[in-house]
Amino acid sequence: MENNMKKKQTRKNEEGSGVVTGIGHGGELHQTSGNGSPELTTNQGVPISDGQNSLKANEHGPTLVEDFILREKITHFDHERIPERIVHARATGAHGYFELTESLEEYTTASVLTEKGARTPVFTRISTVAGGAGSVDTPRDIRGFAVKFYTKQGNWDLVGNNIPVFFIQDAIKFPDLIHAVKMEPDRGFPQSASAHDTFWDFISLTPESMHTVMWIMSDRTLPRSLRMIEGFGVHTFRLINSAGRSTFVKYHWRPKLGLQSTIWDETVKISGADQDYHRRDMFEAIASGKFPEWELFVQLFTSEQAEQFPFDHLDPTKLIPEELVPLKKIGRMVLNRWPDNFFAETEQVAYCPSHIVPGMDFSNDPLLQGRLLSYHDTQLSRLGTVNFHQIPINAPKCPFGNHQRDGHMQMGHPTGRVSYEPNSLSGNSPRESPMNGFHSLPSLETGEKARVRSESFKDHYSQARQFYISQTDHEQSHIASALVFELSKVEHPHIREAIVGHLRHIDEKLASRTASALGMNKLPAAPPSAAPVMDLPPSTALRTIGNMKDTLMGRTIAILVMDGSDGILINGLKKAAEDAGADAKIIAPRIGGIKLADGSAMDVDGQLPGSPSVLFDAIAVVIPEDGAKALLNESSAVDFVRDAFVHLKAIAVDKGGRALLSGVNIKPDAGLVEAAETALFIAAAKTRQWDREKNVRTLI
Ligand code: HDE
Repeated sequence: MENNMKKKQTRKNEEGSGVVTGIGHGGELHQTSGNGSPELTTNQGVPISDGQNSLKANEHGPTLVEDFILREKITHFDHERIPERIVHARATGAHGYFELTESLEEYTTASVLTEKGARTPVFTRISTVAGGAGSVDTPRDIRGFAVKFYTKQGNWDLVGNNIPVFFIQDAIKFPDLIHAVKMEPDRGFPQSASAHDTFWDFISLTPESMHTVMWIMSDRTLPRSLRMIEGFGVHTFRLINSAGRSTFVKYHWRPKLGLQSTIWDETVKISGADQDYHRRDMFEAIASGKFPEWELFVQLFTSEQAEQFPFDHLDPTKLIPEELVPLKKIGRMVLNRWPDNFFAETEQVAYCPSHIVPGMDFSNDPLLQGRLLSYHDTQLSRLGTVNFHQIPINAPKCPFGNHQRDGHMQMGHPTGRVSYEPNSLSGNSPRESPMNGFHSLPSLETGEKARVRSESFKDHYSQARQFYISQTDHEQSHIASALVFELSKVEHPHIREAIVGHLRHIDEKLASRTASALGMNKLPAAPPSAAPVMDLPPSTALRTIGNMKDTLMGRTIAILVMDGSDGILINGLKKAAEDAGADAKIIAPRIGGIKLADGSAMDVDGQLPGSPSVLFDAIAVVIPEDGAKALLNESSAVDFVRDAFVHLKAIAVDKGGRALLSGVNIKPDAGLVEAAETALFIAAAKTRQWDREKNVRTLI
C-alpha cells in the first residue's frame, strides 16, 4: 500500500548542510567520522576516504575508470536538471495554511470548504509565464497563482492566474499562443517578453484575446510584490452539495496588503538591479514573520442566473463583474514557511487542475477541459514517472491507497499477494466508497459532435472596453504607453496596424492616441466584429489605483546617509517607517558603517550603487550640506534621487538632501517633504505622487 511506504527511507535536510542522508534498512545511522559529523558515503553507503582527489594511475597519470566514487558523483551531477516547465518555469513557492472562516455547506460537501475554523495545509507557487527558470522576476507578464490544498479528502489544486481572464477560448489554441509569446525559434530571443512580432501577430489574428491584452498592458502585470497581487481561478467550476445540487463558482484571492504595481521604467531598472526581486521579497517577508496573506472569495451562481448574463460563464475570456454576482469572503491563506529545498518542493511540485475533491466538479469551459489532460501529461515528462504523486511535496496528507503498482521510481513497498479489487483474499485491501467517494455531476449531453465554438463566445470587445473605461486617467495612459512600447518593438507595420484596428472596437480615443504615438498617418480600419459591442458600466474593482491599501505594511523605505549625517533625523524617520509597518534600510556610499555628525557610528544596510531607489517605495535623503556637492558627482546618487522622483515616490529631505535635489533640478512638489516632518512623509509614502507624472514623462 502506498501509505505504508517511505518508512524505510527518509530524506533529511540536515541543519545548515543541505545534505541528503539515508537510513539503512537496519534503521541505524551511518557511523560518525572522527570529528563527530556523519560519514560522507557513496549512494551505496560506502564510506569515502578522500573526497578531494580522483583515483589516478600515478601522481601524473590518467584517471582510472575504476574510480566508482568519481563516476557516481559526476554521473549524478550530469543528471541534476529535470525539464523545466514549458510555461510558468520561473517561480516562488511557500508553505502555509488555508483557514475557512465561512462554511459553504449549503453548496458543497468538500470538507475544506465546510469545516469552519479548520486549517488546511497548502503549498502555493507564484510564477511568471513566458520566461525560463533562470529569467528575471519582473517582466511584463501574467503571474501564475497555484495553490495545492492538502485536504482531508485528498489534494485540491486551484491553479489560477493573477488576471481573471485568459487569451483564448479553446485549449487547442494554447500551444500556438505559447509558441507565439516565447522566444522566437530562429533567434532564441526575446526571453520573457511579449514585445515582439510573433506574439502580436498571433494576437492580431485572435480577437478573443483583446480582453486579456487590456489586462496585460495594464500595470497589473508589473506587481510591486507577489504579496500584492490578486489570484483568480479564471474558469467557472462547480460545487456539489449533499443533495447532489450543483452551483457554479468562481474563485478570487485578494491580498491583505492590497494591490500595488510598479511603473514601467522602474520595472525595467528593477530587472537589472535585482533579478530575484520578487523571490527575495517573499523570502525576507516570511523569514521576518511578516507572513503574506490573502483572503479567498467566491462568486456563486446557478445555471438559471448564468442564462441571464450578457455573456457566457463558460467563456474564459470573460469575467463575471462583482456588481452582477457579489464576492463572498470564505477564508484566508497565510504563507508562513519557506521551502527547505527549492528543487524538492518548488520545482517538483506538480499541480493539476484535474485534482479536485468530492463536493466539486468541472464545468464545460473548453479551456478548462483541455487543461484537465495537459497538466498530468506535463508532469510525466518533467518528473519522469507516473509515481510523481509519491514525491513528498505532491503526496496527499490524508491516508491514500489503491492497487496501482510498479512503474519508474516506485518508492512504495507494498506487501502481500493482492493488487486488484474486488478481491476475497485481503480483508485489508482498500474498497470503493459509494457514500464518501468522488461523484461527477450527472448531466445529459446531447447535440451533434462537431469542432465548433459556441455562438455565445463571439463578443470579443465589450469586456475589453469595460476594463479600459474603468481605469483612472493615469492607468489609461499607462495602457496606451504599454501598447506603444510593445508595438514599437514589432518590425512588421501590418501587425501594428491590425492591433490598432482592434483597439478601435474598444475605445476610439485609445486607438487614435496609440496610432499617433506610433507615427501612423491615418487610423487603420477596424476589422469586422463578430458581435455588437456592448457599453457595459465601468467598475472600480478593475482598477489598481484605489485598490492599493492606505498602509505602509510590506513596503520598504530607504534613507540615504553619509559621514556627517544627522542621527536624530535618521532615527526619527526609521522609527516612523517601522511604526507604520514598513522596513527601513540605511543606504550609504559605502558599506561598513558611517560616522554621524555627533561622532557616533551607524550601521549601513546597503551600498549606494547596489541599492538603487527602484528597490524602495519611498526615500529620504539625510546628508550634511557639503555632502550634496560630493554626491552630485556620483551618478548612483544622482540616479537615486532622480529615479525616486520620476517614479512618483515620496521623498523626505533635510537641508543637505534638498541641496542634492536642487542640484539635479528636481522641483519641489507635494511629495517632497521635510525629513523632520515624519507624519507628512509617512502619509505621502503610502501612495504614488500621481499629480507629478505629467511633469516627468509624456503621457500618451
Ligand atoms: Fe497552464 N499549464 N495551461 N494555465 N498553468 C501549465 O503544467 C495549459 C492556463 C497555469 O506553478 C503546465 O505543470 C494548457 C490557464 C499555472 O507549477 C502545462 C492551457 C491558467 C501553471 C499547462 C493552460 C493556467 C500552469 C506547465 C490551455 C489560469 C503553473 C507546467 C488549455 C487559470 C503551475 C505544468 C505551477 C502550468 C498547460 C491555460 C495557469 C503545460 C494546455 C487558463 C499557474 O501543462
